Amino acid sequence: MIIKTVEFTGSAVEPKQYPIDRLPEIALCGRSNVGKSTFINTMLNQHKIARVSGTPGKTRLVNFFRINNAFYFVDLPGYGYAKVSYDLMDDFKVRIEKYLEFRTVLKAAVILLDMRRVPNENDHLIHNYFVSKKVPVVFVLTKSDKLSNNERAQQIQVIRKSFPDVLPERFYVYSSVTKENVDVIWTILENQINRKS
Ligand SMILES: Nc1nc2c(ncn2[C@@H]2O[C@H](COP(=O)(O)OP(=O)(O)O)[C@@H](O)[C@H]2O)c(=O)[nH]1
Ligand SMILES: [Mg+2]
Repeated sequence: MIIKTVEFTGSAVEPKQYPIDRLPEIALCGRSNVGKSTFINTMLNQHKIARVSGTPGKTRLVNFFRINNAFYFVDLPGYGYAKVSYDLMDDFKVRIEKYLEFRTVLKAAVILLDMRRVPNENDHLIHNYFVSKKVPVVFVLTKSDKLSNNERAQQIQVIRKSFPDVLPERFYVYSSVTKENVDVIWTILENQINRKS
């Protein structure tokens, strides 16, 4: 993917604040601190368009980034951070659910999982939302640079086992430090963006 332009077009709380140009969208989600903002910056060759936050759980809005005037990256609120109260967690769920309810332009979702951790119930919850809406999901396993080859192989197994119904080729090992699989993930996303229906 050649990135020509990237514009942050705004943050939304309510569906009426979503973009109205009906361009295809790719949603990105994951537990706070998984590396979502860093992933967005890396994929878009930006240093800081998506803020890399030192305070996990602070970004509660749905953020829209228009790329090449052709499609959007939609940064969904992070979830499941221990410092966030349960009320806020519910708030996140409502916001994410609302986004999914109204988005017919959503072509695919990227669920980021920290490769070093076992997926939690929120990861499954959000995966189930996408499955129920028939949105194709790509799993990106972040921070691969922090694992040895052995740990890597082991964690891939742990994560796959946690999602037994997902095909093995839906999981992509990734690192924002080494840029592992950036091109491969772009190819997958481009295919989804260009999908007719
Ligand atoms: N080693 C390593 N650290 C990463 C990677 N991606 C993100 N990080 C670090 O993980 C922390 C959280 O990243 P951030 O993008 O803010 O996570 P977010 O809360 O999901 O948006 C930051 O300190 C990042 O520098 C990666 O691929 N490898
Ligand atoms: Mg972030």
